[in-house]
Amino acid sequence: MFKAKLLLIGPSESGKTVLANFLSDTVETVGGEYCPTQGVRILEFESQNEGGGDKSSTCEVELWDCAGDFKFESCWPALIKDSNGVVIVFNPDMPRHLTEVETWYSMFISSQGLQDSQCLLMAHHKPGSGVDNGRPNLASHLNRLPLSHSNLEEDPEGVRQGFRRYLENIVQTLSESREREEMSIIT
Ligand SMILES: Nc1nc2c(ncn2[C@@H]2O[C@H](COP(=O)(O)OP(=O)(O)O)[C@@H](O)[C@H]2O)c(=O)[nH]1
Ligand SMILES: [Mg+2]
Repeated sequence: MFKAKLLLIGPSESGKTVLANFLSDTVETVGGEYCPTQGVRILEFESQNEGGGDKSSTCEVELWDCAGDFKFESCWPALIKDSNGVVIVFNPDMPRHLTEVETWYSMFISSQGLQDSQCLLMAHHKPGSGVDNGRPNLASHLNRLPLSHSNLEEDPEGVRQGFRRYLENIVQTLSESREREEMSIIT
């Protein structure tokens, strides 16, 4: 069984906490006022990969629902340490978010040399927002990264599937690095 530490980052109010609760099946009183996450909140759950029900296809996920406010910048090194993947959540209708994604990318992804497949851009559509499911107009170097649209009202299963597919990439990377480690012990 693999264990993955995944970070959910991105601009404030983009929907990170809502998505984290949804993906981990955490029930929280909804419909209340917006409550910005302070620092970080860690959710733990197991995810079954699509392939089958055997042990190896289960992954233990530590989902770090991080604060979007830059005032928590001093916590970032602790968040980044030993993380296996990064999901950037943003609202594709907001030009400010599109530019902010670049900052998150350089702070959390290129700085620690994660592979593209360990990252996911999550274009989150809140209720009543646009339904454009095309590729948002992001900086060109971000076009290599996998992108998934999420709309919890219209296609919650699609959101779960998109996340599971991403998790399969993560498990793949973990298994490759475990193999490399084992080889280096033997040789
Ligand atoms: N109903 C609904 N509300 C959402 C959704 N995504 C975000 N929101 C609302 O948008 C606000 C910001 O979401 P939140 O997840 O706290 O943003 P964060 O700052 O990125 O963690 C909250 O008031 C949420 O209730 C969604 O998919 N459905
Ligand atoms: Mg939050």
